[in-house]
Amino acid sequence: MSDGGGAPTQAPPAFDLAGYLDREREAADRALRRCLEAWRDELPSDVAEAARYGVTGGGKRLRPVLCVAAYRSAGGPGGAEQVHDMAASLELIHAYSLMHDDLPCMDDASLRRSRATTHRVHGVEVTTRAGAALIPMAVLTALRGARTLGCDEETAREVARTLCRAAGAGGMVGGQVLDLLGEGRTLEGAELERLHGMKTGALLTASLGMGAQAAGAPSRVREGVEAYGRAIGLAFQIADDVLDATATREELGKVPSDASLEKSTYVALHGLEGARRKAAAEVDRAHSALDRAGLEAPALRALARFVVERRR
Ligand code: GRG
Repeated sequence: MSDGGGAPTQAPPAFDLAGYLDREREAADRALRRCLEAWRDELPSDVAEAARYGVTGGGKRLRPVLCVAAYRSAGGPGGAEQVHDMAASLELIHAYSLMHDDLPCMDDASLRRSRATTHRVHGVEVTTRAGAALIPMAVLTALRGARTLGCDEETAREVARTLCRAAGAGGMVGGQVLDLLGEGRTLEGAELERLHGMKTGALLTASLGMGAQAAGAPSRVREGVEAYGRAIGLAFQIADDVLDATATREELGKVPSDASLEKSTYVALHGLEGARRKAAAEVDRAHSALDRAGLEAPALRALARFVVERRR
């Protein structure tokens, strides 16, 4: 490649997303296993087994991967094991939400990540308790993880607070309530955006925010990665709706359920092509947020594309 002025310039090497994801997911899985092992004796054995089943059953590990990518992009110096230990807290919250979401009183799902849902194996009562046990485990994992990373006490508490806010009534739980209330009713664009911004976007955005906070990033960088998080959160949900409408049960590893639960979706609102265009526009917005924050962040840029190109 040449800049037209004489000296040839090198194209930057393409980012190896597949290799990066493999490595980071394995590191995330190792951190989760360390965490479950450390907590095992604190829980009744049936609850510990159900928690292990719900947490370790595969999954993209997107939230911890994003958290670690944000930490690195913001210049965080901590060791890989320590960053992943802190980031595991996000996956614990995510796992609990899936375990409870699949229960008969909510989505009543029998299949998740290509295998039986936790309550189908461990029973409704034990799964309900195991999901609940994961919440304080996650908060303490974030707090202790940030301390181990070398954060001062105020920062460590702020990291844990970010996780709590995203998981609570103003975030994921509140979004789930809006979702349950919206079943069988057509939601318009702004309502749908609020619901998913809380239900899915809040935890994804917190993943980025916690990474930047733990790295001690200046507010411009933290705001930049959080704006990126809001954009990919929306892109993620639109892609989810597209997949629910187009992918098979085998590809998804779960039973597509939007139509049977009469959920409002971006596909219903904009059509398939319109939804795909909207998701691509959110990826552009995510990249612009990184530009404005002065972050090159090749991993975050590739992850934004992955969010809409994934097949499950
Ligand atoms: C008591 C109202 C109330 C709520 C309890 C159940 C619950 C909390 C919240 C549900 C939140 C929920 C299910 C959000 C959906 C998140 C989502 C898009 C899941 C799929 O995420 P992926 O694709 O899954 O990252 P993997 O399997 O890759 O981890």
